[in-house]
Amino acid sequence: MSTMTLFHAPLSPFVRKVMVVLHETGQLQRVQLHTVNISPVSGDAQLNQGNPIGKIPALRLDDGTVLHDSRVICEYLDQQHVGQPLLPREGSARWRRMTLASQADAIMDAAVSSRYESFLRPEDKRWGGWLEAQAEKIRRSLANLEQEHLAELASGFDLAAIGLACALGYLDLRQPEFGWRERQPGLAAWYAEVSLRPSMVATAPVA
Ligand SMILES: N[C@@H](CCC(=O)N[C@@H](CS)C(=O)NCC(=O)O)C(=O)O
Repeated sequence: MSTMTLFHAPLSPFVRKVMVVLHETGQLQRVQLHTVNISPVSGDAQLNQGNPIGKIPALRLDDGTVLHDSRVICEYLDQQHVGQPLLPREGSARWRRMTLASQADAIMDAAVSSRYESFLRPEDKRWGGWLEAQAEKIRRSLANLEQEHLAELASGFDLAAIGLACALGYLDLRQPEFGWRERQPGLAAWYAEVSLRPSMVATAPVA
């Protein structure tokens, strides 16, 4: 069996998504982790090889090919196992689920960019309006997921559901005061249930 290298950081929600997919599809043993400590202003030379944008996750295959970003890696891993696919392979359901998965990624993007704004950026350059706009994107997205897509999300722990679960886990880690559970009790109940899955428990971020 081939060994792949996953460029990894334990608190990244995008990395967690890949880790959950590895657990859910029984491919954990195929990957060795290479942990990096990066930010938008300090990279890692090895990570940048074949991945010039320098973000994590990146997956180096045993022939040296590097796959990025997390969506591509998750799709690749989903093509590599024999169980139930984590995205429909064709038809309108595929595009619907991919759009939901993309919405989950966008929540992560807004939350990660808020983290950089409030933690990494020098204090005198921080912009409250930026933070509020990111928070509003997240609130709007979560309200839409609860109102329009809850039943669909609850129908299977696929790439869209995995992405959303990792996004919510990251919000709890970085913005515990965000209060999404009060606004979205349906999502909160769904999340409480999926958080018990072994893949989620094994990958839970600890700050
Ligand atoms: N679209 C990318 C986003 C990945 C991302 O933003 N990763 C963050 C860590 S959570 C990162 O590498 N930040 C460093 C940087 O922006 O240079 C994906 O889905 O993999």
